[in-house]
Amino acid sequence: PGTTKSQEIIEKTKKHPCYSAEAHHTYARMHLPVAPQCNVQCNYCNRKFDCVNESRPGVTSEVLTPDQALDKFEWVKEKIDQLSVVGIAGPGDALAEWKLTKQTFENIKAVNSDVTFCLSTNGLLLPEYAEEIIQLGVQHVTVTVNTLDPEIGAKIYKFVVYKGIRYEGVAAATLLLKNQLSGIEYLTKRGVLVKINIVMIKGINDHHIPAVVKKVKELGVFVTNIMPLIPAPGSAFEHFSQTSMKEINELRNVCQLDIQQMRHCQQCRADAIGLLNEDRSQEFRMCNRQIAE
Ligand code: CLF
Ligand code: SF4
Repeated sequence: PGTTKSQEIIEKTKKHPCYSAEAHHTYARMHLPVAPQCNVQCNYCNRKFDCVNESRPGVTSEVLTPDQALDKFEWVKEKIDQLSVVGIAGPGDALAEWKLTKQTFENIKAVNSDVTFCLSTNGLLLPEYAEEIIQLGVQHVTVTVNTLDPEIGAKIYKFVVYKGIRYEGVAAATLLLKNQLSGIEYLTKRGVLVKINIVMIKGINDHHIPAVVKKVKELGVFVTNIMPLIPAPGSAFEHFSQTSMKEINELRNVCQLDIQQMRHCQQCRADAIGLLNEDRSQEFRMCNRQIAE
């Protein structure tokens, strides 16, 4: 049974536009924006916008309930044949209100057994929910890990709210990093394909990124995705310059020696739909569905 399971994951990954560079011209993903809350405050995020974990700091046009999400899935599935992946990537954190994320996947599972589930998280709550994630059948998980060093983390994260307590500075970063790493290891040990997103912030974590990549490789991750900082208006990093693609690619080339690098990320919106290089989110806004019917 172990082999059948890994075979199944390999087959699904071949059709996952983010995990497979070949698949991204052919297969589409949709994000369901069902997770508006977040339990971390990253200095590059302004909270009104999408999560830079996975999504460009541009608005999501709507937040859906799990039932609306099912309705939207059925609509999009009918219109886009190549839809292979349903991901939850905010606009906050996919685990911050786990019951919404879980209910959304369960709703879809009840009507479709082919689609691949994907989620993206800051990792704070992975120790709580990793087992349930696996039980749900989610085999592709992305965690944003920007540093291994709490001192650097203190410059990136303004605060973390964990089990009702607010942490700041080094204490916040220490807690977040510990949960990220233990959660990642839990998932990889059980066969989940973990992708690590890293936001390159010049002068803050750039020199440290190769160490992050080596560490997550040791933990068994599948691929790393080094992404440019897009300073969100209103965020603490709003005056930072956007990291150039030249700098990103130079760093990817260094890290490529350790582990495969994702190079086709589009830093999607939390409601992105379609092939990675197209954005059909506006076409599939739920208000358009009502007009169409
Ligand atoms: Fe979405 Fe992320 Fe899953 Fe892909 S996006 S939850 S792994 S289905 Fe893909 Fe978009 Fe880059 Fe993310 S291109 S931002 S890596
Ligand atoms: Fe924003 Fe995501 Fe950070 Fe939360 S984890 S503050 S949504 S970037």
